[in-house]
Amino acid sequence: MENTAAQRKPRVLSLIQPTSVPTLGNYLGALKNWKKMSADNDCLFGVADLHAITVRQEPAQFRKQSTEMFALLLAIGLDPEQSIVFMQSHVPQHAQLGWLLNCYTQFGEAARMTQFKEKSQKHADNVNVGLFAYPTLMAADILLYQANFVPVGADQKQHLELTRNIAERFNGVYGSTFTVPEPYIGQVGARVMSLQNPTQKMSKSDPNPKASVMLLDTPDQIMKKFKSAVTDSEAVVRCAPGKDGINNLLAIYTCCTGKTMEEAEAEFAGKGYGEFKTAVAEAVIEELRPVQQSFERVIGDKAYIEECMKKGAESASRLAQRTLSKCMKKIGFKQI
Ligand code: ATP
Ligand code: LTN
Repeated sequence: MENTAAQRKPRVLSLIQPTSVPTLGNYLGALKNWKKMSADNDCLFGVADLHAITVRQEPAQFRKQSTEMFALLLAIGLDPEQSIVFMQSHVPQHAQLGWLLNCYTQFGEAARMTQFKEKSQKHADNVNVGLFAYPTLMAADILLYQANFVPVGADQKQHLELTRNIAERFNGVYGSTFTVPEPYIGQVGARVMSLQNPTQKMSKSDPNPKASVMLLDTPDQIMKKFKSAVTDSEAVVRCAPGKDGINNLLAIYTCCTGKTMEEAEAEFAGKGYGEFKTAVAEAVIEELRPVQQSFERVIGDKAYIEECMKKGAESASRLAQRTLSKCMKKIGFKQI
């Protein structure tokens, strides 16, 4: 991990909230890319538990979900010997830098964030200051580690742009302090849509259980969800504007099988939606099977999980402290 500048691989960082079991959208749009990128980059991957409390969490459930999300990161094949895998709240520098960055972010900038507007509507009874400051904590996550690339789904692009603006502004005032990160948005799977309302993204927190395939759903549940997916009345399997439901199923199918859109369309030419939906469900079941098997193994080994958490926290904290100290010194905090 401690390479010299000449050999240093690009640093990649991303986090995921433990708000529930991840969806197929989280997997195809984010997690699957994490695994791919971990081979050739210097990576940090984490569970954004501090972000999760911007929405009210039940304590026992929250603890369980955070642990499960961490275990899932191991289950998708992230190797804690190769990458730093950590829990955000185990590294206090995130909250510390988050506060500092709040003071370098304008109210108007944060107020423009689409996710803030959407979530304040969705949780109108709890529009807390943390929800408003969500993007500055996310900026802290990224800037603490001098990340070059941040793999996320398309929905997080605006937060990345804000992070870049904050970093450039800070560097402009105090001289080079933070690496300005680039978003890395995978081509396929960038935006998996809801199975019930294909104009909206598939989301973990969707209250309609039929809308999202969860990573730990059984084959039976997956099949049922795809069979009840919303389509259209044309009855032709082709990718075209306005066919949101079919476009989404085709995108999922190509992403899981590695086939091109043309190959998929040719495969289902003259076939009905029923047959197509079954094939998509089967492809998803096969895609998720190894992850599910591996999760069962990891979640049964609490000692291993804790050992990995400790190791991740130590390595992440060491890197994070360097940036935090540098940043505080530049602002003019008295050092002791
Ligand atoms: P919530 O419903 O709690 O807001 P979410 O499902 O949007 O959660 P996040 O934890 O916010 O998930 O996101 C984790 C990662 O998954 C991010 O990189 C995000 O861009 C990506 N992601 C989320 N939803 C999708 C989707 N439908 N398609 C592709 N990628 C997605
Ligand atoms: N907001 C992100 C989760 C997240 C994140 C990060 C992603 C928190 N901190 C840092 C990339 C880098 C989301 O996906 N909703």
